[in-house]
Amino acid sequence: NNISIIGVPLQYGADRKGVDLGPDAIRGANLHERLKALGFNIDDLGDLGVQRMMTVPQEGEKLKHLSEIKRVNEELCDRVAGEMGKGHFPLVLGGDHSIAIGTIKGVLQHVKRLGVIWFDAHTDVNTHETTHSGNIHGMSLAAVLGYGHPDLVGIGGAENKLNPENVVIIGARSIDPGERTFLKEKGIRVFTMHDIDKCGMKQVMEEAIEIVTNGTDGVHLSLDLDGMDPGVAPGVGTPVNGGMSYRESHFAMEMLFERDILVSAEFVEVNPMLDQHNMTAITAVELIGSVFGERIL
Ligand code: DIR
Ligand code: MN
Ligand code: MN
Ligand code: MN
Repeated sequence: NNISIIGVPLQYGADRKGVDLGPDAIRGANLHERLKALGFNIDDLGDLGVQRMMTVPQEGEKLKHLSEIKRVNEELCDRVAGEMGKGHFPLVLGGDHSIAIGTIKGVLQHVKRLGVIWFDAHTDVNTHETTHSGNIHGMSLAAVLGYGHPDLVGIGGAENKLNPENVVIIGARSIDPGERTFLKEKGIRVFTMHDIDKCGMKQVMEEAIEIVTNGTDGVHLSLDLDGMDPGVAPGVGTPVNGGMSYRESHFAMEMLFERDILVSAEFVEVNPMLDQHNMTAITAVELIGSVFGERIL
């Protein structure tokens, strides 16, 4: 019953400044109190060290800030693996979504056959070949599947990677042309907003859970707050209209708790500088509460 909290104040994978303030914004929304009330022991390891002085991307450098992102993710990978080795549940707070590489690679050191649920408006399966932005937060899922720049794929060992048959994306509504091809080629199941509209979150989650648990030994939740509708989660760098509602998101988290399948989780892209009254971090902590067993009644 131990949760290890790891903050990763990384903003180099995204364009909008301020996502490095995410971990403190989430802690400031009473994360510890909420988890303690559910009976958990909390080990807050604080934040990983991130170079403060922003390196300027070199002219012609396609992936922005690659070396610092690689360094931080390698450290995160080790830290996550270490906490899992103690039998703790790693709860990683972002930071931009490039940190999913370090988190997932760390979990993979202990759970070789890992399923992943990726909540996001985007699908984050660009590579150095398809990216139009050069932002590594749009490449993290491809990297942990074993595709993309060798410096990213190599974090935590290139041989440690996800099986595309055990990965689902939920809430997508902004997919780049190169990503469409990738998703189709690798056979990754994407539940778009259209699917959620059509079938409802209950059916989507039932199908998703079937996919991520089929032949795996655990499931990781990677939750990008921009998967939610900007009306409830406005403090994100790349908001996209028409996202998951407050209740749809909570219902999904409640189903994950009921099924008891998660071994690790991360909440990313909270940017309090783009927010009002820390609303997005508060929403994140409420979702975390549901993931760990809060009940309405
Ligand atoms: C876009 C945006 N697909 C890119 N990705 C974002 O830059 O590759 N992911 N915002 O969360
Ligand atoms: Mn302990
Ligand atoms: Mn993302
Ligand atoms: Mn996103």
